[in-house]
Amino acid sequence: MNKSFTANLAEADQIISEAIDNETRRQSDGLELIASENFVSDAVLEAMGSVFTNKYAEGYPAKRYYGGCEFADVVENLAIERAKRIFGAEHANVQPHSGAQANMSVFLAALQHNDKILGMNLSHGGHLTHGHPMNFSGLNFQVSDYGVSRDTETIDYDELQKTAEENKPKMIICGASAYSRTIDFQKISEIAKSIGAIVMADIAHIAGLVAVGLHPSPVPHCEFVTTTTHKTLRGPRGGLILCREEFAKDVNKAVFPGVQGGPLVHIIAAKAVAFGEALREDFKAYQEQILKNAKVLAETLQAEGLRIVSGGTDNHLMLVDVFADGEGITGKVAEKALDAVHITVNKNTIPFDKNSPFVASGIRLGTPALTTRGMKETEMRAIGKMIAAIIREPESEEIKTKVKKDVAELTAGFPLYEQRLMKGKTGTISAA
Ligand code: DSN
Repeated sequence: MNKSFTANLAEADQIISEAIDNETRRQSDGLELIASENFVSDAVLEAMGSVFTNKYAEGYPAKRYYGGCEFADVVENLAIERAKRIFGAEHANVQPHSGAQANMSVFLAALQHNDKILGMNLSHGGHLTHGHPMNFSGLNFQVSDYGVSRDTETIDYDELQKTAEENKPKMIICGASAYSRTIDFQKISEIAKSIGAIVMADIAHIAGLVAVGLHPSPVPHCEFVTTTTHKTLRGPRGGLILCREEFAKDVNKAVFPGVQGGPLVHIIAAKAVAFGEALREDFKAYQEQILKNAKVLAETLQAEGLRIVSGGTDNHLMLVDVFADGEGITGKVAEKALDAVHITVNKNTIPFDKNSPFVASGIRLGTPALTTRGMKETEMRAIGKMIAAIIREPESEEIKTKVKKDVAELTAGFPLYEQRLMKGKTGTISAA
């Protein structure tokens, strides 16, 4: 066989190999607080990097359009069975390449072009695919939206009921990407029933918590449940749809051939591995620690004088109002200043934000990734103080130097992907 075909990555493509080594080093040497990110196990990584990437398997197990799918069927059947078991769902489709494609598939299965939908406003914590004007959801459907109340910054279910009655949507979309409180899926489903609508719950952020019963499940209440598999669920980057048996055929048809072609069998294999991990006893303890860590981080930031949107968190994330009505700094400045000391967060609008999404008044913090590294309450207190120090004085070189050193010491105590780092000889952290 041609030597260039059998060479390892470092020999075959030095630039990409170095970029991977550098990214591994960056993930290891920094504090990852982006609420939608996590670190997968080596087993999940191995499945993703497997020869299943070579396989076309359009169709579904035992009903494929290609030969040679017997092992693809093994992994897809197992992924489906495990997903159903985790969430107590009647049907699972594990093929969506992403959360957006899972949502698009549900829309295709349940709606007609130009139907009315009601989704949570993006700037109140919703998601682009829940009806944003520039997204397929906003372009193809008539959208009305709901949000949080000004006083409590929590979902205003009365307003939701009123908007639903006024607009009579065919589908209500719930679930959020920047909302730190428990979502009452039962109540939303009752509102939907009262106007004859169906519900799609997008649990991308909280799927891991739902999996172990630490957040109420939408599965008994909502017609469709979608999620990504890579956030609190800690699997490969991808999507998943759960529904009742009565919608199974329509959902399957919508995913393939409606929205996608060939499934990513290597990713489905990795989903199966991650779902297997989620069914283990220690996954519950992991999710419990995510919650404890988020609470302590929020309390520490509050004690340091920062305002947490809605006054706290019930889940894995929180929104910190760093702008404080002009007294503080923008989310954009905060994100950059924290990045410089290897603390990774994202700027985020807060409800009723006066700044644009590119500037934003807040930052969003989440604890799933640091919890995977084994960090607990003590580390959260230390990290909360570091974040507060940077936000108070983002220009201070003295504070930056001190925090950078503290981050290096802290991360060194919680190794990540050690074996991979040892293999990579060139990794050097690249952020300033
Ligand atoms: N981009 C994801 C997040 O960060 O929440 C949502 O799709």
